[in-house]
Amino acid sequence: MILEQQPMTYEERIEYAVNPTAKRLFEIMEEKKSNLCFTPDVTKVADLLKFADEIGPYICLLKTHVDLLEDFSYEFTKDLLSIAKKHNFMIFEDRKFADIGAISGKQYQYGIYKISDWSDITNAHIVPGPGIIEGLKQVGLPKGRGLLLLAEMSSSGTMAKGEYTQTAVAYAKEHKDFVIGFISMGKLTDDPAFIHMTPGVKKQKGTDALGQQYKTVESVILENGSDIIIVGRGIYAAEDPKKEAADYQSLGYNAYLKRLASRD
Ligand code: S5P
Repeated sequence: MILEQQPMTYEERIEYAVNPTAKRLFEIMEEKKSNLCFTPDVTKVADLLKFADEIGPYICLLKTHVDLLEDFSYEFTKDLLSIAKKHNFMIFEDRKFADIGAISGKQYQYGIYKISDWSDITNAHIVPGPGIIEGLKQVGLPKGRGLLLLAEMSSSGTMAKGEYTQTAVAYAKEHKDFVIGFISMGKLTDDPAFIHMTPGVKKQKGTDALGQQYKTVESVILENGSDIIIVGRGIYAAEDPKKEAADYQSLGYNAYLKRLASRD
């Protein structure tokens, strides 16, 4: 984990970002005062759209797992995009590509989901080597999309650590036009262009029954220097998801402001 010497605002980082999706994300974070990414991991289109509309005002980014949807149709993506426009948030399909470049590129572009047509951001494992970035880039870059590399994971026993994590950072630096940042547990590089997003976040530390490990908002943003908190069950499984989303938004943003307060 690298803690920045002099924390920068989202606004100041816009000019460092090379990729248009990263620039827009920083703008939205600044405008909406939100570093919250919500991931409603539900299995019905109507539930996902309802959550997107209800929680939209509090978030900068909505993360999807479209392969969970039992009633997916391509029409759904149009409805999601119009809600994203209404509430000014971006979309991140958490596809976790992991094949050779040629196949990952096709999976991104074709099939039922046509992810590159509607998702601003997607992500990839670096297990196959840098060819996966090239393969996805050929499809995504002409459309102005951005890619996150899974440099670390939140689950216990993860193999994504040490040299593996450092390799992800090196690959990202070689592809700054397309790679906008990382899924990581905290800041991995001081380069202000890269956005660090951290899943496994709840109000209380803890675990689930299948290896997920939760950290608190403050520990992720303030102590570990991450930029965006990714929250799923903490919001969608709560009794009052809207209230929880508002809480996570202010917890996340206040932790960011506290980090900025350490500037000289
Ligand atoms: O290391 C990871 C990477 C991701 S993208 N750990 C994760 O949990 N995720 C995703 O974040 C996971 O796929 C899920 O959509 C979300 C965490 O959900 P929660 O309900 O545990 O907050």
